[in-house]
Amino acid sequence: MQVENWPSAGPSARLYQELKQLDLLENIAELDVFGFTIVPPDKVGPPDYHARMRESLLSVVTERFGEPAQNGLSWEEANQIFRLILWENEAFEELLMNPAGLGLVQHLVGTNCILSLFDGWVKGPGEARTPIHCDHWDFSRKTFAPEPMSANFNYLITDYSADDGAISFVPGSHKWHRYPSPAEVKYWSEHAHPVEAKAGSMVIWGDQTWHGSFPRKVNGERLMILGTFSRGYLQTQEPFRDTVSAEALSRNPLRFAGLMDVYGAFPFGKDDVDARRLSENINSSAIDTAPYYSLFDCEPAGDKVSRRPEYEYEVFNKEGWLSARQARVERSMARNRQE
Ligand SMILES: O=C(O)CCC(=O)C(=O)O
Repeated sequence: MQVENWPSAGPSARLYQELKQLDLLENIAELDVFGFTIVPPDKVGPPDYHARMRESLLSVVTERFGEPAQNGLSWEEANQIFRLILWENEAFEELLMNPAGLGLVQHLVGTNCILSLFDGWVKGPGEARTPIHCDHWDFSRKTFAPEPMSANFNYLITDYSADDGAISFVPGSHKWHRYPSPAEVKYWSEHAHPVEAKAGSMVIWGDQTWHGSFPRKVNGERLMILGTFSRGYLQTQEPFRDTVSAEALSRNPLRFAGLMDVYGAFPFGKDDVDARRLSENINSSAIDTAPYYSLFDCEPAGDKVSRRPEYEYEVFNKEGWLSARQARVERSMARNRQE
């Protein structure tokens, strides 16, 4: 059928058309039917892109932990996440904005999702593995909403197979809308489907899909970069809003500022939302009035974006509040006149 920018479909119609341009419609189908998908390296980037990502992660590992030993046993019995690597190399910002990865993640958690985690992951030979789990961290509810609250990409720096210690999935489990029981964790640790994929692939899934990993049977390291994105009103797991620099905001496209949540409306102080920032129309998570940002937008945002101001939440500025209110009324009247 002819897909148009139907307003009733919101930004999904634009996103769908861009995912089609990237030849990723089958991946949408796999996400919807099986709860996970794998994007092959050539749809993620050219060979030199993958080489840069590999070098960048290896240099983080070396800087934090030292050069891995030649015998491939430095990480024996380890299944180790290393946190908050985003600011350690600009190549990671490029990976974050990767059209295939970001596009499929946005299919799962919305075009105004925010970045929650950006980590490296190393696993060495031995018995260490990730138990079967899902990433839906709201333990106050026994069952889940119909759609995910967060979504992940794993960008593979090394090849994955069961013997390499690959991530594994329970296909279709995202439709069960619940956590695995201890007996299910045990059963699926051996029966889950291992991902077989080349370095440079991206594995994507939503927070309801059960997954884990196999032990690594060969020497050397399994390496991967993890990005987690969540719906905009949730608390992030790492503090990107506080740690992003003005330079990083300005060298990246506008959508990057939305991922950093520097225009996010929460938390409110006595002055309510920052109406001036809201009117700048940057992706602002919880109250999203911004336009759709194309996956292909590479233009640096320059001085159109800025870090989140230091708000004085307990100070009430009556004049500022009244003028923001007046501006909102005028905007809404102008919108009504247009309709
Ligand atoms: O590869 C693994 O060990 C599991 C990955 C995982 O659980 C995750 O990225 O959330």
